[in-house]
Amino acid sequence: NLREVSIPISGMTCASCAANVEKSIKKLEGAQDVSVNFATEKATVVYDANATRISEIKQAIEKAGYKPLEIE
Ligand code: 9UX
Repeated sequence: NLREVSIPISGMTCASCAANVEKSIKKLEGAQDVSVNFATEKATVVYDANATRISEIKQAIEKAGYKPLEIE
């Protein structure tokens, strides 16, 4: 059960920040494809809904030191 979500993030001030977020999300069990775009300030994540959930993805973003925003 793969789903894709795009989560806006605030607090990324250089391109390496995006790499930090990416690394943190990729550690999640159910993360299949993760790409964080510094320019658009969004994380696009393909995840297995049986293994993880949006709240966990948001926690991974926070753990890396950034702020996930509400999905529009
Ligand atoms: Mo760049 Mo981001 O020097 O936490 S990695 S600001």
